[in-house]
Amino acid sequence: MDLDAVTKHSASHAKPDGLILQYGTAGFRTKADRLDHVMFRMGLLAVLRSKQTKSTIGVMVTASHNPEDDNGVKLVDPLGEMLAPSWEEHATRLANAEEQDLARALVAISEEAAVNLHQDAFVVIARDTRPSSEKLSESVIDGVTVLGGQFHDYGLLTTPQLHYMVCCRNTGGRYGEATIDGYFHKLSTAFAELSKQAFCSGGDQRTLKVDCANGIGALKLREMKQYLPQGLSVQLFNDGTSGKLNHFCGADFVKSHQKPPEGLEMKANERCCSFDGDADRIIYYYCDADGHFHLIDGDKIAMLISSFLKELLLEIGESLTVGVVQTAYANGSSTRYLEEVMKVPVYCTKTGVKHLHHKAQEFDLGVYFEANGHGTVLFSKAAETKIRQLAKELEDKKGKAAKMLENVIDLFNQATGDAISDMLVIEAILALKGLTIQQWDALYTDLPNRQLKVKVADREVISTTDAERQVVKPPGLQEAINDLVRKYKLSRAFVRPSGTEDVVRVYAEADSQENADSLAYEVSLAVFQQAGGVGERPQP
Ligand code: G16
Repeated sequence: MDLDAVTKHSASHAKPDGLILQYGTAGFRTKADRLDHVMFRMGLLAVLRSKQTKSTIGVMVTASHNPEDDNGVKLVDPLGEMLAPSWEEHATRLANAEEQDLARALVAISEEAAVNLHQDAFVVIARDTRPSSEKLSESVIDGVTVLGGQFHDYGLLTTPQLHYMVCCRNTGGRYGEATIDGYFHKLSTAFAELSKQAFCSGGDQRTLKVDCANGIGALKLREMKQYLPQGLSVQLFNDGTSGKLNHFCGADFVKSHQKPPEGLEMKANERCCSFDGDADRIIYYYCDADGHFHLIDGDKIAMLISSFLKELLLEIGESLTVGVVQTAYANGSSTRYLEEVMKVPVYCTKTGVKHLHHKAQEFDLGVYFEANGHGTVLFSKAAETKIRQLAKELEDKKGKAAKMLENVIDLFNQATGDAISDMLVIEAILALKGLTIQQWDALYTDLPNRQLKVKVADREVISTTDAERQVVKPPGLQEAINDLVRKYKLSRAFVRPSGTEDVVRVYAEADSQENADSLAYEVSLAVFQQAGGVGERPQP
């Protein structure tokens, strides 16, 4: 390691004095103008991780759902999954080292992680469409090259596409070809095969309106349109030609405000969906004939997908285990429906795809979705082998079901949640089952709920346990929440510090929207008073 060169180059990516950042729910996120040093250092770290794992590592420059002037970075591990927790600690340490300590921190990390410095390193980089992303990705490249790493810059990609590239490269192409054409080809082939029965049966062309959050999803979905079969027509809105990224649009806006995005005209009962800023989340919705807005979030997506998987397994006669993983944000009705009606085991983890992904790996078929629309399905190696074998061997109805399941394996991006891939899975299921969006929505009724954000001086004063459903600190806050929850029927509430924004998140559900709103407000006030609220007090 040429530490002198590192120190010299680092001077042009100097860390602002005293700035401390944490590797949060999905990497580092803050205002873009505070991130240059972090990008350079994550280039350095990616090289070390690549040497240590003898694999290609990914670096994605994005702040996903955050406002346009934020940015962020996350590292992608060898199989396309999120960075291992022990390396998140290394990342935080490296990002926060003062200039004069940087070389020492690099050496310490290399020693602790037993990195063979003579090993070659290869890093793949991509970025979203934020104005700040191009420059920041150049800083990543600077970090990679100063440590002698090789790299490939994919330029503009969705986050899940970069995860896919990493997985392809580290599996010798078995997962797919590590090019954008390879990605489009893999997904569109699986989609066409899976849905051919529905689309060939003479049905009308199906139209889906997609709000692309004015982000990278618009570019990539437009490129993909030519690969899609005739039966599905996607119409793009908020494609970035005029509006601002995530501004009054995108999956996060639609989910948290429970209203349609601006820039997308909805006729009654039309099927619509929203991607988030880097296209790793998807949310569906429609307006009924009376003008009421209906949101179909990650919980209902998980339900649709797991019931389809169970039906196929039943048809084949295979008793592979199906489990569903959710977070505390999952609507109480969804958990009840999955457990009591569908008889599927349901588990709750902390927020963050890395936690859900890890738990989902325990099943033959692990379905994981956050309510915000971030999720996918994981197939264990044994389950995948079995299904592919059955698809070859079985005939008639069983053989057909096994082949469909094989197509489902290929259509999901098993590296991480992927709005484009999830959209195609959902469109195929709806078409095959002949389900309208209203019928899908009607399978169970969500409990009214509300999500709010509270500004506090230091969000780390709140710590939680029990998959973030109980507050441990500050003392007294959980008791206050319990007292408030007791005032309402069918109620539940929790608070947790966000790992991507400088806020505390509040979630409440109850028997009516009025009560959910009122409970969320009262809990917000308790947070504001007991956890050092700043700025404007929460308003009813
Ligand atoms: C990221 C994570 C998600 C998480 C979301 C919000 O999403 O990947 O797992 O649900 O942040 O996290 P928090 O509540 O901690 O701010 P994205 O789409 O922004 O990358």
